[in-house]
This record gives sequence, structure tokens and C-alpha cells, in this order.
Amino acid sequence: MEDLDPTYIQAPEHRSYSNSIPNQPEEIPVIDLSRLNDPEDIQNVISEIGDACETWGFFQVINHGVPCDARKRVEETVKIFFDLPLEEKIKVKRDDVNPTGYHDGEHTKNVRDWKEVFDIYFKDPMVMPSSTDPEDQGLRVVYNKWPQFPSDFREACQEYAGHAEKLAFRLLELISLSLSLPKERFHGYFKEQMSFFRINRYPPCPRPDLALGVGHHKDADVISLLAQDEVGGLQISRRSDGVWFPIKPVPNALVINIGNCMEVWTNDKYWSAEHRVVVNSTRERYSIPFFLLPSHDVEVKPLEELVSPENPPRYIGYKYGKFYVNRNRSDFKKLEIQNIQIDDFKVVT
Ligand SMILES: O=C(O)CCC(=O)C(=O)O
Ligand SMILES: [Fe+2]
Repeated sequence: MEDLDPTYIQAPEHRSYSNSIPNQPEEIPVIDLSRLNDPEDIQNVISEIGDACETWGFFQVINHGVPCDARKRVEETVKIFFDLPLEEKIKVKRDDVNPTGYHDGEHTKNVRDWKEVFDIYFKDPMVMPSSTDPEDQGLRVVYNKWPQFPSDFREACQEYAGHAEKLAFRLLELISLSLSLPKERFHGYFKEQMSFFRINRYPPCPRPDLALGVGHHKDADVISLLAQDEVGGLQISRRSDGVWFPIKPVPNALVINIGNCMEVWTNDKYWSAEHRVVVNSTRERYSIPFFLLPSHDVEVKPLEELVSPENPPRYIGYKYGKFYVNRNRSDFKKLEIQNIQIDDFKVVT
């Protein structure tokens, strides 16, 4: 099939075969969290997490406490929803006021992604800025949209998201300890967390050489926890040289990655890696990320404990909610300009 809509076509340098993957790629760490039950091993786990956050910005966890049943239930239920005809799905479609629900027109860096998504805020309702104008203090209260069918969609999603959020805070504590900070150093930033949970469906694509499931990007959150099925397609860019590496599916594992906020808080010690999703022509793929986001009024800037005269702040502070709504604008429709990126807040030296 040659008639791929041009809005999906990536520039040649961003296509799936653009940057070769070595034949025997190094392994991105898989960390067994049941080792935390052994007091003598806890410190090793914390160091391994710290090393992974610094070297790759990605790792996988197993025996993480999110029950397999809850994951299986949500995977089965959302599949029933995505298999419905489009006219049913668009009954709960995202709009420019409420960014929750179903959407099939998302763009990354102004190129359309080969995917459908469904977004659900962890807090319902959720509070966010009502506009991108930095002077406007107005807030908007957003309620989740839920499909009527399948009838247990809401319950299955909420149950899974509850487990994912618990694990997110556990990981945040371990990350905090890995930076020699108090365990709960970050907790105050989440009083009105804007966290959300997304279901990605990547249909088979007639031209996987031209389109991507998600174009190269960094996550704009604190950390992401992703459940991926067995199909594979997620790739990350190695910090040292930008070469793309696959994140191989490991049964029941969750993929954890560092987002922009953690990168800024640690003044670039921890790395928010670019990643992308390669699609294929035969199999659909599902992934379910939980994005941990701070409250809208948090000013994100390098932590005082992690900067010094020798290591001055590399970013100016920014209000998280305004950054988020700015980014979201471009997800709704293709913009004429590149959307806001974390590097826009880098201190120019
Ligand atoms: O589907 C995946 O493996 C990754 C999705 C992703 O990067 C995202 O939704 O931000
Ligand atoms: Fe992502």
C-alpha cells in the first residue's frame, strides 16, 4: 500500500531504520524489586537504580507489586473498547478543553503518530491551568470521560492505576535515596498531582519504514511506568552516542523511565532519554504508560541540594501546569511551530 497519508511521514533522519542498532546491544537493566525484602541487598538495588537513571534514563522492574491480574484485566478490557467502530469511540473523544478520553490524531514534533490513545487522569476531577498565558491564573477542573461499553472499563482502569501510582511513589523514594536525599524529598510536589494513565494502541501499519507509532520525544513528567505487551517496538536513544536500542519485552515487567522534571530536579544528573515506537505491518501492539506528574503550581527547578558553585543550575524554573498545557496544545492539532521543549528552559552559558 503506497497511499500512506503524508501527515504520518517522518523526515528521513527520524525513520525507523535511520540510526543502526548494534547486533548485540547492551542490555538495559532489569531490576528485581523483591530484592528489597532482603535488608542486605537494599543498598545495591538503590545504587543499580541510580546507575540506570544516570546511564540510560530507562530500566525495567520485575516483582514490582502491581498484580498480574489487574494488568491482565485492563489489557483485556481496553482491547474490547479499541475494537469498537470509530463512531462509538469518538463518543468519548478528546477536545481542546478536556484532554481526556479517546484520540487518534496525536502529533509528536508535528508529525502524526500511527496510534490511537485513551487518556485518564489519576485524580478525578483534576485541576489544571485554563490557558497557556503565563499571566492568566485561571484554573480548569477536568473530569475523566468514560465509555459506556465495556461496562467494566472504568473499574479495570482505576484498579490498575491505583497499583501503578503506589509503585510510582515507591520508585520515587528509591530514586530519592539514590541521590542521597531523604526518602520523601519529592512527595510535597504531588498534592494535586496531574498524573495520567494512557492506553496506546498501535495498529498494523502499511509503511513502518515511513511512519512511527510515536515519534522521538522525551516524556514531560517525573517518571513513567509502562506496561508493554509482547510485540515490541519501543526504542531508546543511548545517552552517550544517540544510538537507538530496543527495550525488549519481558513478561510482566514494567518499563520505568526518567522524565523532564526529574532531569531538571537533578540538574541533568539523571537522564530523560529520547524514545520512539517503531510499528510493524502485521501485528497490533498495546502499551499502557502511567505518567507521574506534579501539581500544576509546582515550580520545577534544580534542587538546591544538588547544585553548587561548581555545578550551577542548568535550568531556570518553570511552572509545571503552564508547561503541560503548552505541550498539550500541539497534541491536539498540528502546529505551525515546534512545541515547547525542556531545553527552552536551559540556562544559556
Ligand atoms: O508504547 C510505548 O512503548 C511508549 C509510548 C510512549 O513513549 C508514550 O506514550 O509517551
Ligand atoms: Fe514516551
